[in-house]
Amino acid sequence: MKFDLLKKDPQSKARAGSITTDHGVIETPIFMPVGTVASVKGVHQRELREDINPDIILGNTYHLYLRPKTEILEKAGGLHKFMNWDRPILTDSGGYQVYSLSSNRKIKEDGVKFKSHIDGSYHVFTPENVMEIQRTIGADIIMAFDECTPYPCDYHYARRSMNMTHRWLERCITHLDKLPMKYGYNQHFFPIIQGSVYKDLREKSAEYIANTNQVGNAIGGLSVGEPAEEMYAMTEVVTAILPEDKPRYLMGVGTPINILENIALGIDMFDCVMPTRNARNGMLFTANGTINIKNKKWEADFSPIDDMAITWVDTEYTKAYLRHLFAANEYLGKQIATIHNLGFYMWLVREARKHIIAGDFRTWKDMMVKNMSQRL
Ligand code: PRF
Repeated sequence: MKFDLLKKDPQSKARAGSITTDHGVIETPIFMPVGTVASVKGVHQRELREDINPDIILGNTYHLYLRPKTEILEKAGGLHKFMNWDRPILTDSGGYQVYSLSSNRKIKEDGVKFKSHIDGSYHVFTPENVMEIQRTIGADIIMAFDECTPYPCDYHYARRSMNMTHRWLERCITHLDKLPMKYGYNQHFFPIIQGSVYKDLREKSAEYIANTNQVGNAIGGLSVGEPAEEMYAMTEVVTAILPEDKPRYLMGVGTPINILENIALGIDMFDCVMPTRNARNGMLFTANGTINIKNKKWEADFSPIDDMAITWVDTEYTKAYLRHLFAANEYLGKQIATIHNLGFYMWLVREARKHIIAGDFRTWKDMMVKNMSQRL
């Protein structure tokens, strides 16, 4: 993997770069649509490729391990082949889903025992088996097994958890070293910073993670319910410590505004279920703010979904029609809204990149944040 830093914004810490993987180039800053169970919910691979056009998508170890199961992905020749997606993929380690989705989980030094949210069966994730599972799933970028602490989290728990995440990281690295390449292309490993909302813990964790000298670095444990200002403060603390010449990934973030603010603080990669999940609930993101398409206000509004026409759905359909589809609970409504939102998120990060390269990111970002704060 190669990371080229092309431009740094003079008025913020924003950067434009590119990551080269065996499945293609990822231009940063980037947003990665979430394809939890080997599908970006409601979107055909063809639409994803041609209409939304992301450089990389995300899959989840926790879900894929439980269903279709690692063994089926191995027989398919890896996730790319299984789902027919030939661009880069990143898999999260389960270090978040195991806490947010499973029940009866018991966290011990060795690993986490948990109960499947699908059929109630018991399983164990350890740093070692999570590396093996991710090797077999076959993503281009694979993540360390960590503990994502909840918010709020008391200082002593956060410190103990962070230290365990660091010990787990050593085990991930040692074990991954022993696992041979599986499908003829390279897989790259990112460690994850934790430390909740405590500055000294975040500093310690960032230093620890940076010292492991991996090809990229991630920040976890944020966007878990803390106020946005606390999230930005933590991002700022860690980006000051992380090396400049490696990509930085802020996990599970966030709203369009959160993304622009974190780009300004030096983040290169993002993922979030928000554009897809909120689309299914009738919430549309636009450059002028958010729209709740279920609102009666749109009942007889025959204007296009979005004049900006980022994706074809924006002008193919009217607001009144999309509102009707939601009122009638038609699948098509959720599909249209999903394409719109993902198209908007991709547009947002690509515009950010253009403005970083042009040198006026800060002014553009401030204007966008103001406009996007509105509710239409
Ligand atoms: N750890 C992992 N995945 C994650 C997170 C984390 O802390 C978050 C936190 N926002 C999202 N996804 N492994």
